[in-house]
Amino acid sequence: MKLVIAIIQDEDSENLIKTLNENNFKVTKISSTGGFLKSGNVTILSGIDDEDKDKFMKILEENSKTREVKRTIQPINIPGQAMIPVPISVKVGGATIFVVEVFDFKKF
Ligand code: 2BA
Repeated sequence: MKLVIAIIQDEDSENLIKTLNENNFKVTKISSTGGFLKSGNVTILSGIDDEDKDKFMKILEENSKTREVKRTIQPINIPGQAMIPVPISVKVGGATIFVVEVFDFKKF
C-alpha cells in the first residue's frame, strides 16, 4: 500500500476529488498554504493499493493544470532603503506529489 500526498491548486480540487471518488479512491482533503506565495492550496491524502498507482497518477495529471500566478511580494528590509513591493509572476502546479510506502494500515 502507498500513501499519496499531493499538493494541488484550489481551483482543481473539486474536479480532481470528484474524479478520484468516481474511480473508487478515498481522499482526505486538507486546506494548506504554500510557503512561498503564502496563498491557499489543497493537500490531498490518499491510501492506495500498489497496483492502482499508475491509474491514480494519470487522474492527477489530467486534472491539475499549470497556471501563471501574479503576486506582489515585499522585498527584504534593508535599513535606509525604501520598501517597494515587487511584482512577480510564477508558474504554479499542476501537482506536487509525494508517494510514500505504507508499513501499516488499520481502520477501526
Ligand atoms: P508555494 O510554496 O507557494 O510555491 C508556489 C510556486 O512558487 C511554486 O510552484 C514555484 O513555481 C514557485 N516557488 C516556490 N518556491 C520558490 C523559490 N524559493 N524561488 C522561486 N520560486 C519559488 P510549485 O512548485 O508548483 O509548488 C506549488 C506548491 O506546492 C507550493 O506552494 C508548496 O505549497 C508545494 N510544494 C512544492 N514543492 C514542495 C516540496 N518540495 N515540499 C513541500 N511542498 C512543496
